[in-house]
Amino acid sequence: MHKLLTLCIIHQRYHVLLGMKKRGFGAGKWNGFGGKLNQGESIENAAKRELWEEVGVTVDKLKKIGILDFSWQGKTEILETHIFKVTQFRGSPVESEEMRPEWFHVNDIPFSVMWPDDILWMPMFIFDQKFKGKFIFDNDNNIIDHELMTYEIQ
Ligand code: 8OG
Repeated sequence: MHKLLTLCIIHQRYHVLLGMKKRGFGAGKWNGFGGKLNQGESIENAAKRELWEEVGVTVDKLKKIGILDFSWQGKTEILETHIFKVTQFRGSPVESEEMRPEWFHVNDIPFSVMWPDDILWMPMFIFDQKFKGKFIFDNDNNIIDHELMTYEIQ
């Protein structure tokens, strides 16, 4: 089973905006903002909607930086996650029921409290190097296999 998801990270020169996920899948981790697509929705519109819903910010400019397939050992589901960089936006980030936002310096990203793959691709994200890959996790969310490569997204 293949599911499409989005992940949006605001990047402003030396800082990125992350949110502490307060509930559900990935709770207790810092992450970008995103989730599943609604029926009939485009990937880009879903990315914008999630940023608005989770942190109250309107996207003016975004670009796709990466596509990652996440899956778990013994499970057939693949989460195809489209990762966007937001460089222009309106509004100030506000805490929602799902996320508590905070700006982090790019040299001070809290990788020990993030998904374990993030430390591998975040440098590419920061330096605008487009990438694709796949990560397979065990039931404790440890990476047991992965592929990651630079890639020109159209
Ligand atoms: O709707 P929900 O909050 O469950 O969507 C999950 C979000 O988590 C979605 O934005 C995609 C994102 N996500 C994963 N796996 C990983 C991962 O390994 N690293 C990061 N940074 N985000 C992930 O589903």
